[in-house]
Amino acid sequence: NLEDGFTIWLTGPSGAGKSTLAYALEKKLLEKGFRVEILDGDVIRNTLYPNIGFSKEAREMHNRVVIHLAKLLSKNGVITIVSLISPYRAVREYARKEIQNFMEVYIHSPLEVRIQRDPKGLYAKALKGEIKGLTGYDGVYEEPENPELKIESHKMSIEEEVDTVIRTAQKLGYL
Ligand code: GGZ
Repeated sequence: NLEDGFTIWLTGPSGAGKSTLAYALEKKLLEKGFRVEILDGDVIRNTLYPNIGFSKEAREMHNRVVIHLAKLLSKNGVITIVSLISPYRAVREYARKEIQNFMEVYIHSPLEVRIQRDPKGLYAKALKGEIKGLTGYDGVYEEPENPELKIESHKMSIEEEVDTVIRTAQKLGYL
């Protein structure tokens, strides 16, 4: 049903390029006339529970909030772009079960590249031992086993990334 929305679930460690892709995708889909919403983990944290932290329990609870929002938006015709580290496989599998039209996109780039980019200076802090449990450095990230798409963000331009996501959504019958 073309009236249905769907969820593009961008997962990957800090600094892999999820937000950049999310905002570029949003722009492209808005230009095509779709209704689009971004659910950005960082924004939802700061809006709803800025002090929740990064324990396994906190991340699981936070990720379940995002799953619920994505489910509601998707079933009401909105293309929902989730930009969320979502480090735990079981939580992402729960998202897949809850959200009818779902595609998991794994954004990957090597540690050296993430350290180089480091838009928020988090890797610099982790390297100095000022923060612990940074996902992608000394924090857990359970890699997706069967994502609909894996993007190696250091090998592609942002335009190419947007195009492959859109082509994959078309193949799945979501666009
Ligand atoms: C991971 C952290 C941490 C630790 C602060 N681990 O790259 P960012 O900065 O902009 O996005 C991260 C944000 C949390 O993202 P999520 O809500 O997507 O994460 S999760 O699904 O795991 O709950 C990062 C910043 O917070 N940040 N400390 N230790 N990310």
